[in-house]
Amino acid sequence: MRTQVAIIGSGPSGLLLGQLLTNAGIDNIIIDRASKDHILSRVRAGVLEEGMVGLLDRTGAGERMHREGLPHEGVSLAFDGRTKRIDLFGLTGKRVMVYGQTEVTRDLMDKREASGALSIFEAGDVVLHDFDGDQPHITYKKNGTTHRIDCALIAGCDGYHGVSRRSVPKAAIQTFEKVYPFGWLGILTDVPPISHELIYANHPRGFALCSMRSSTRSRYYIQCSLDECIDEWSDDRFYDELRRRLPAEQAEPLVCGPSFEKSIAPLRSFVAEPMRFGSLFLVGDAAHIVPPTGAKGLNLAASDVHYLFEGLQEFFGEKSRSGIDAYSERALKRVWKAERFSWSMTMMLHRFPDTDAFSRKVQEAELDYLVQSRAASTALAENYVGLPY
Ligand code: FAS
Ligand code: PHB
Repeated sequence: MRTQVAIIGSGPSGLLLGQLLTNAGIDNIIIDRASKDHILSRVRAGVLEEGMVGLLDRTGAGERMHREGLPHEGVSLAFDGRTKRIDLFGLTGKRVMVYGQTEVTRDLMDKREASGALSIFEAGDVVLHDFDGDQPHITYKKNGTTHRIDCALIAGCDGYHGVSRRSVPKAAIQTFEKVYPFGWLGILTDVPPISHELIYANHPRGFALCSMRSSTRSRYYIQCSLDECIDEWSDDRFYDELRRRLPAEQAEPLVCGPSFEKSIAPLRSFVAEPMRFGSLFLVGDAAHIVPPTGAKGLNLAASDVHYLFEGLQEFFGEKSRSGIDAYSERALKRVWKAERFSWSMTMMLHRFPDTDAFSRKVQEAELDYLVQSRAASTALAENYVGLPY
């Protein structure tokens, strides 16, 4: 097989890029080691920046998002027994869209199928070849046969645990990492959410987040230690802990429905530099990870795709390399700003096991200052709704 762009990974990064390329007449093949059903079973992000919404519209897959998604104009912080709303729209003129990543993935997969572009699922042992040479290609195994895809360029959209970043010689890549000493225990339940907007809570017992997927589906998280066993967390125990971490007035309307998804996600900050190696371009989680506190992970994948797609259009259209040569530097400028924001939100809202009394007082002062200062609230709001591409 031969294509112009081989895309490894059929998550949001790969699907967004693949659809933009297909719409632009640039041939591409997506290859994923997982099955389509497994990819669609994943529960991850829930908040889309306007940039992501715009990209979904550009792919032609945004119709259901506008029909079923929830535009949000504010978000609340709960701490010290009180709750303070940050007026995102009033402070920035922008909104965020609450629409699950699972639905984004489903919409993009449906669009790709309708476009007739090729996706290969359950591809084993994907190997990248000669991406620093003049015959880049990919091999993979399926049904006992080894297949080869020759291409001009490779987009590594295969996430943190993927093969793309691992294929780069260690001497050619620099990584930056911070692992947090706790995780998020999250549940999904089909009951109305506690509030019409998201609530981020800082409590002496730990962080909590009240989110949603629709007006009838709630998404809740509580900070937990990394050695927690998910089987020891009944729904009742989860709701009791969530209720204890919220101000009484917020906890009062909590409807405790049966969970149909329950998982613990570890938190880390991670960046690989650069994001381009010859014909290989790292995109999304393959290049960077943020703690979900700032709702940036999926949205950073979108801005990577935006920058790379612009470069690929120039490369295949005007035969210019300037866009792809600039990709890594352009993407990393926005990546590091989102890394900073996600780190700062995580430091401000979580309880760290080794926090000393001074650090706790500083955290309280930061929250106090944030909700009293228009400048500080505006700074949080413009990062939360998404910095410009
Ligand atoms: P993805 O990881 O989504 O997709 C990578 C794809 O590559 C997968 O389909 C995988 O099967 C495939 N792949 C991997 N290795 C391969 C190989 N060797 N060969 C072929 N294919 C391979 N972000 C938020 O904004 N808010 C959240 O609340 C949030 N929660 C998260 C919870 C969890 C448990 C995780 C892991 C992430 C969460 N994120 C969250 C971040 C998440 O949304 C990512 O930013 C988003 O999935 C990035 O999309 P991709 O870059 O496409 O990577
Ligand atoms: C979610 O709904 O899954 C969600 C929302 C906001 C975050 C993290 C996760 O910051």
